[in-house]
Amino acid sequence: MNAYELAGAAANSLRERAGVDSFDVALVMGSGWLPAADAIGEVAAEMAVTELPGFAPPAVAGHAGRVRATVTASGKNVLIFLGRTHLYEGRGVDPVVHNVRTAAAAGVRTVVLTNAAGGLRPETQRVGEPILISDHINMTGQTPIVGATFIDLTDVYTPRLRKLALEVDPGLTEGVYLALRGPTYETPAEIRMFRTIGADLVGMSTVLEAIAAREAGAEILGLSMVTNYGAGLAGEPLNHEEVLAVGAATAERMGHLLAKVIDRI
Ligand code: 8IG
Repeated sequence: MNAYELAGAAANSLRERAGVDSFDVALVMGSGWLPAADAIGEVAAEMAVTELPGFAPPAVAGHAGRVRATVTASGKNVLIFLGRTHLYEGRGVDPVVHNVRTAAAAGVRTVVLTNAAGGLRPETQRVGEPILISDHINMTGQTPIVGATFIDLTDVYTPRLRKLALEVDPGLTEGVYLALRGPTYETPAEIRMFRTIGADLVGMSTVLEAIAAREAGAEILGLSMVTNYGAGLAGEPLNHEEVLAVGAATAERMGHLLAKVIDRI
C-alpha cells in the first residue's frame, strides 16, 4: 500500500469508528493549543491515532496523539488531531503528513494547522500571542511530494481564510513561518540570518503538512503561538512556568477564534 492508499484506509476506519460519512474541516493542534480543542463543539468520538492504519507510535512512551470527531454548533463535522508526528522523529516525511492525507481522504476541504513557535520579532510580538501564518520558508530540506508533480505555492495559506480570521479577531498580526527539521534549536547567528531573509517565526512543523494539504486541493489556515523568542533575541530565556501561564491565559481566545472561524468557513 502506498502512502495515499494508507491514508484512504485510515479515513475509512475513522469514518466507521466515528459514525460520520464525511468531515468538513480538520484541525491539527500543536503544543500549547490542546486546551483550545474543547471549545470547538460536541465530541462524537475520540481515539488514539495508533488505532488507525499508518499512524506512527508515540515518540515518547505514553504520549500517542489522539484524534477527535467533533460536531460544531452549526453542524460541521470537524476532525481534531491532538498532537502530530514531527520530522525530527526520524521516520521520514510520509508519517508527518499522514494526518492531513487521512483528513483529505475523509472529505476534508479545509485544514487548520496550529503550532507553537519561536518569535523572531520581539519588537512587535508578545509571548502567548497567536499569529496568522501568511507564508512559509521551507528549510526542512524535505517535501512530501515525489515525482514531477509541480504544485503552485503562491497562496498556500488561503487569503480568504486569513481575511476571515482577521474579521473574527482584528487584533491578529501576520507572519512568515520558517521550518527546520530540528530537534536542535537555532544558534543566535542562524536566528539573525532568518530575520534577514524575511522570517517572523521559526519552528519544526506545519510546512510539510501545508504542502500535502495543497497537493490534496484543501484550503489552509495556519496559526502560530509564540512561546519564546529566537536564540539571542531576548535578554533572558523565559522560564517554563511563564510560558504555561501565558498559554493557559490565551487558550480561551484561541478556542473562540477557532470555533468562530470554523463556523464561518
Ligand atoms: I515552541 O525557538 C518553539 N519551537 N526551531 N525554534 C525552533 N522551534 C521552536 C522554537 C524555536 N520554539
